[in-house]
Amino acid sequence: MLYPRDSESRQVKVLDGMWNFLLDTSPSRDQSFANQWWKRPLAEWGSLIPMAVPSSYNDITSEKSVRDFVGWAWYETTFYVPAAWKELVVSLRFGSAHYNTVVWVNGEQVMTHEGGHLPFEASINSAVNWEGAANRLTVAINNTLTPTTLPPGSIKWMTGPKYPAGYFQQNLQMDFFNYAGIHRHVHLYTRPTTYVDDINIVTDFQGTQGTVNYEVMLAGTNASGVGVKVSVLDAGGKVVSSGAGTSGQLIIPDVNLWWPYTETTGTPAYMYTLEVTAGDDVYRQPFGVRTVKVAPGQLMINNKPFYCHGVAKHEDADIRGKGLDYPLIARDFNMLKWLGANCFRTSHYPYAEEIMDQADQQGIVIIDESPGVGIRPNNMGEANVAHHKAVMEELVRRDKNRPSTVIWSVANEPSSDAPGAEDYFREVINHTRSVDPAKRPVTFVSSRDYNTDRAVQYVDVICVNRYFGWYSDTGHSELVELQLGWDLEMWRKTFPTKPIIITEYGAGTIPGLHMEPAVAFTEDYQVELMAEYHKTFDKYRGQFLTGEMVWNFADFMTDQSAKRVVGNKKGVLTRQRQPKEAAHLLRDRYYSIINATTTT
Ligand code: E9O
Repeated sequence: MLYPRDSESRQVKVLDGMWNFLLDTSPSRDQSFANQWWKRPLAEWGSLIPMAVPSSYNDITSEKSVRDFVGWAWYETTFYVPAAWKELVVSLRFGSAHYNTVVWVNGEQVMTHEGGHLPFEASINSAVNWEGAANRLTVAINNTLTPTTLPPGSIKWMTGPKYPAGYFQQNLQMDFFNYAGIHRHVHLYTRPTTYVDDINIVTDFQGTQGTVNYEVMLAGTNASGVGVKVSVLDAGGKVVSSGAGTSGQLIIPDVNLWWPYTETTGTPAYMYTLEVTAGDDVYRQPFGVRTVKVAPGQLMINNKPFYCHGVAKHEDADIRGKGLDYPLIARDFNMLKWLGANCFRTSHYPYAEEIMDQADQQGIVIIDESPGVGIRPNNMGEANVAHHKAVMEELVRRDKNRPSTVIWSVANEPSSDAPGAEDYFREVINHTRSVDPAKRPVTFVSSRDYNTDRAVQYVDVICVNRYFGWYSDTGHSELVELQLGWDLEMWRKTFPTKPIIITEYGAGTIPGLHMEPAVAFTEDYQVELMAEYHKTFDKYRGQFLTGEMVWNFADFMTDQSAKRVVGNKKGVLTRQRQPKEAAHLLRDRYYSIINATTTT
C-alpha cells in the first residue's frame, strides 16, 4: 500500500491531535456495540478522556483501569472536507491501530481491519458531508489477543473463591507490553478518480549501469484508459532515465548504488525517485538500486558479503508506549550510529513507515519482522496460516520497494519443534517469497536447537536467539565460548550452506548496579557476558556467521511478572536512550569492525 504522499494531484491532511476517548468498561465489554456508540457523539455515553493521537492510550492517564484495559476502546474526532474534493477519491488511512479496528464516518461504517501494525485505508466519499458541516469520525479498537490473532494470546477466566465473579486476565505469549490505541498517523487524502494504486520496483546492476524493472498498478474509473509515464530522478531531482507504459525496464547509466552507511564503497544510502504520471495523477516513489542475495554462508548486498552488526529493537518509550514520535525516531537513529550499528531487526512486528524511511535514507539494513511472535502448537491451525499469510502480504505490499529491507522474518521464537510447525512454516515462508516481487531472502527466528527445529530447513538465512550464561547456566559467563561455539558448529554441520545470524543474546541489567566479581543484573555482568559472546563471534565472523544483534537496543516495557523489574532490562541503553556500560563495549566493537573493513 502506497504511503500518502503530497503531490500536485494529491492533497494530504493529517488528523493527529487530541481526540475524544472512552473505554467500554461494561462487564461484557460489548455495551458500546449493543448501544451503537458510533451513531451519536461519544460524549453521550460517558465522560470523555482527552487522548493523544498517535499514541498508545495505556500510559497517558494515571488510571490502572486504563493502563491494563482489555476490550473496546473508542476514539472520536471531527474534520471538514473542501467542496472541491467531491470530484476526487477521498481516503482515510490509518498507519496502524492495535488490534481490531472498526471505523465510522458520520455513523456509517467505512472499514474494518484486523492486525495491529500495518496500514489500512478506505475511500469515504459516500459517507462524508459535502455541505460544509463537520464530519464525525468514530473509531473502535479492541486489543484482545486470542489464539487466532497475530500475535496470538488468550483470555484466562479466573474462577473460584479467590477471584470476583467474571474476572479475567489477558494472557500474552510475548515478552512486551500489549500497548494499544491509534499508534500512527491518521491521514485524510485525495487522489484523482483514476490513480496510481501500487508500484513494484525491482533493481539490478551490471557494471556501472543500473536497471529498474517497474510495474504500475492503476485503479479507479478509467484505469485501462490512461497513459503512464515514468521517470527516474536522482538525489538532486534530475531526470536520469524515463519511459512509458504500465511496466518496463529503465536504465540508469553511472548508477549510484544504495549501500549501508558503514560501507566505504560508493555513496551510502543513495536514494532515487520513480516519478509516475498516470492521467491526472502524479506519485513519487523513493527507491534505491541494490541487490540482495544469499550465497553459501554469506548474505550479499551488491554482490559483496555483508556482516550485520546491530541490534534488535522495540517501538517502546515512556508515556507514548508504541505511539509514533519523531524526536524518538531521530534519537534512535542517532544512537544506532553512535553505536556503529549497521542493521536492526524490527522485533517483533512491523515498525512505522516513518521509521523505515529513516532506515532507507540513513543506510541501515533491516530484517523486517511480522507480528508472528509466540506462535505455539495451538496457533498453527488453518485459520492461523490463512491470517499469517494475509499479514505477510500486507507487510510485503507496504515495504517491498525499500532498499533497507533485505530479509523478511515471518516469526519470532515459535514452537518450531512442534510437529505442526513443518507444514505451517513451509506454507508461510513460501507464500512470503512468492508475493515479494524482489524475492528477498525469508527467515524466521528460532530459539530451538539444530536437531529439534522442524522449520529452519525452509529459511534462506538461519536466525537464532541464544541465552547461554543467562537463561541457562545463569552467571556462568565462562561457559559461553564453549557452548556458543559448539552450537554454531552444529548448525553449520546440519545446514552447511545457510548463513547464520545470532539475532538475540544479552543479559538483564539494572543501570547503576555494580559488583565485582560480577553477578547477574549488574552492569558488570552484562559487559562480561557480552564480551564472551564477542570472542566466539570473532572466530566465525565472515565465515558462515553473517551477523550479530544484541538483545536489546533499549530497555522496554513488559507485562508484570516476578521475572521483570519494571519491564525487560536487557537494553544496552536505558528506556530513555542513555548508555549503560555495555553500550560502550558494543560501540568499541562495532567501530573496530567498521575500521577493519575499511582498511582491508
Ligand atoms: C524474545 C524476546 O522478546 N527472546 C527472549 C527475550 C527475553 O529477554 C524476549 O524479550 O526474554 C528470550 C527467549 C529465551 C529463550 C529461553 C531459552 C531457555 C533455555 C533454558
